[in-house]
Amino acid sequence: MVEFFPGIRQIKYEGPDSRNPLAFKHYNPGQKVLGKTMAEHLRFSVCYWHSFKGLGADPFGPGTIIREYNNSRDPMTVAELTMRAAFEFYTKLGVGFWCFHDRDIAPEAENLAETNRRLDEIVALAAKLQRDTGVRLLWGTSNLFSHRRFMAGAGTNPSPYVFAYAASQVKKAMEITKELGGAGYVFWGGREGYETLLNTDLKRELDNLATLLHLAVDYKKKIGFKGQFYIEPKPKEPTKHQYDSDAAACHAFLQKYDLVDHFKLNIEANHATLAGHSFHHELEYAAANGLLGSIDANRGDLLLGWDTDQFPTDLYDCTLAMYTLLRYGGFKTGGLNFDAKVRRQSIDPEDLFHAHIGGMDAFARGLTIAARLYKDGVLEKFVRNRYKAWDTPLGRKIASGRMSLPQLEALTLKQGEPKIASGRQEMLENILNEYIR
Ligand code: XUL
Ligand code: CO
Repeated sequence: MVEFFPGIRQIKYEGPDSRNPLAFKHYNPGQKVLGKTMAEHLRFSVCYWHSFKGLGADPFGPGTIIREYNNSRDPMTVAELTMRAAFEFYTKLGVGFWCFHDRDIAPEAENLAETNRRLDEIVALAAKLQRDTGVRLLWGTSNLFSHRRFMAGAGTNPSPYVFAYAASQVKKAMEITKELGGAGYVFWGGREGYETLLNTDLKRELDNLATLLHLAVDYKKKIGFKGQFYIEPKPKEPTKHQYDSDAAACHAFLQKYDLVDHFKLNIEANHATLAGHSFHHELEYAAANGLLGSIDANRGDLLLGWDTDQFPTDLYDCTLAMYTLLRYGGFKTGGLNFDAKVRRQSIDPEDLFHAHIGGMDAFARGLTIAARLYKDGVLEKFVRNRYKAWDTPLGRKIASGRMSLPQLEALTLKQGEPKIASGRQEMLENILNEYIR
């Protein structure tokens, strides 16, 4: 059988003292942390689009990366070889999951029927490779943003025929995700937004987007797809304003349209920072509202204002993400999907390994640091103490709205100036630094 990553053997855990760049220093899949293995906590997934279809193109030039599985002129041969290369990579890296868009795995044909036939052919191969390797599908999704028909959106398009096309694509992508045993299905609103309000009926677009999601919920029930639906927030790019701009905007949308029980959020680190939030904020907001489902792990660049989708290496980010996850009970259906791409100059197949190994080690360290923080309870104790007056009979009475404004006024007149306490931010930052080692 052809090897696409020759010379690279199974990536192993060698411990923190290893100097082998093609080994894990911290990710030890079977190691128990707070009662679960690292693999169970982290549920790593490789994304198909950046890792196997992305070849380093940017707005200033085409791809720089040449891959052997791309050599054939026949697009279906390329699709087949790419799928084989992907499973070789997943297996050598030792990840449990993968993710794809419909158009990543099979090229679009002249018409929808032929496109779907191509998908069926490739899905049969993916199903076989999943059985052979034990690698599972974290989530599937449909690409409703690359083709020119979607230039003005999919569910939010001014044309009902484009809406119908998008709906047909969602239908098929859900079917194949089910066939591959996917644990979830993502809706990222690729072009669900606007470039200018001068040509946009904002209310109609939001209503129609909700209709598309309701149709998907109905179809999910009909075909018995048990995976979790997610919405992935992103504030801009490609459009100037995307309707799913951040976790709070998605939450409001889902509540308004009575969809909130059917969806969770897939929080992406670089989307959070584009929205002017920290990754930690978006995770905490989602978790606090019962919406934290899955994570697209990556990072941006402080000096670049776009979605650079770099591999995660920041220990603070990874620690705080894992700290939120641990406090809220960890992943159920979701996982850590590397929605990240190697840089344009990282042209060798082994660069894909370095990138993923680094991301996995960073999150493994984040997990162990967060587990110590969580176990010791230092931050939690501080927070609990900071709000403890709300747990007194008076605090509870006020919080439950059983004291009117005049009663609160009477209380204040009697008590006089309230005592205030330090937030101790610097002390807490120092404590966090003590744990990050
Ligand atoms: C785009 C992005 C997508 C989604 C899936 O920024 O993150 O790849 O994750 O459509
Ligand atoms: Co993403």
